[in-house]
Amino acid sequence: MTWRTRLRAVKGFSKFTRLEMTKVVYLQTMMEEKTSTSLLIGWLFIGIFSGSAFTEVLPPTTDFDYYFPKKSPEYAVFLHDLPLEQDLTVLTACAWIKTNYRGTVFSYTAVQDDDIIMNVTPNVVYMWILSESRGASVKILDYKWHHFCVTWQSSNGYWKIFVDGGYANHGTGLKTGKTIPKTGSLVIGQDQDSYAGGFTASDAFSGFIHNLNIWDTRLSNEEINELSKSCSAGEGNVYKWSDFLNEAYNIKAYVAMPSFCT
Ligand SMILES: [Ca+2]
Repeated sequence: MTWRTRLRAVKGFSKFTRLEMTKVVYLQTMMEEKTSTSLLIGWLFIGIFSGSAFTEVLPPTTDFDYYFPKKSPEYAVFLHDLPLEQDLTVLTACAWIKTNYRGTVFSYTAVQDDDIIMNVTPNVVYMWILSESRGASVKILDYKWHHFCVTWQSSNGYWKIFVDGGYANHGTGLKTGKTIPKTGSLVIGQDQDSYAGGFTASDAFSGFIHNLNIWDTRLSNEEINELSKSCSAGEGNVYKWSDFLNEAYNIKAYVAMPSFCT
């Protein structure tokens, strides 16, 4: 299947008007991408969109990945706020990632610049809550799909990091009694050092991100273990994966559709 055929195969894409197409800054195949996965050719398309042009015509789907071709401040996916009635006091965030490099899966910035972050380094994966981090010593930068989850609750500062369905580290006393403001900026693939900006290549993500979900509850070990068994499992009640395509106001990343996650 050629990329054009695949593009048309996505229901609704044929509705792209000439006007909408003019908003598309960039649309091409991954022909130049040097990768061992030959399927990339004719499979991916690059979407660097103004946001609405893309999402107005695309039906809700979770069968996609964001792909960040290199560590660079230029790639990111932007959303506003956490769509909640109240500020966040309990959190679970999970994502599938595939990367060779240290980088930021997502960052959420409200009053401070590191209010929620999930990031990975060669020997440790990290969660950040209100500028304070906790890590787990796990090596997952092997360019294979890994399931990475974090949980936190304000009442006792209990936190837990899960990798591939098992818990990798946990503790208490992380920002006990604090809340994370619901108004802020969520960015996939970059660490924000200012609202929706302050990106650096060193903190940027490179590789694939799939099925990022955010809950305002703490999922159990068993629930997280179940999520780790399937790339498509789970649906966040704060943000679900399809929201990161349909609610994003700016998408500067490749969109791989269908997802490569297996
Ligand atoms: Ca930061």
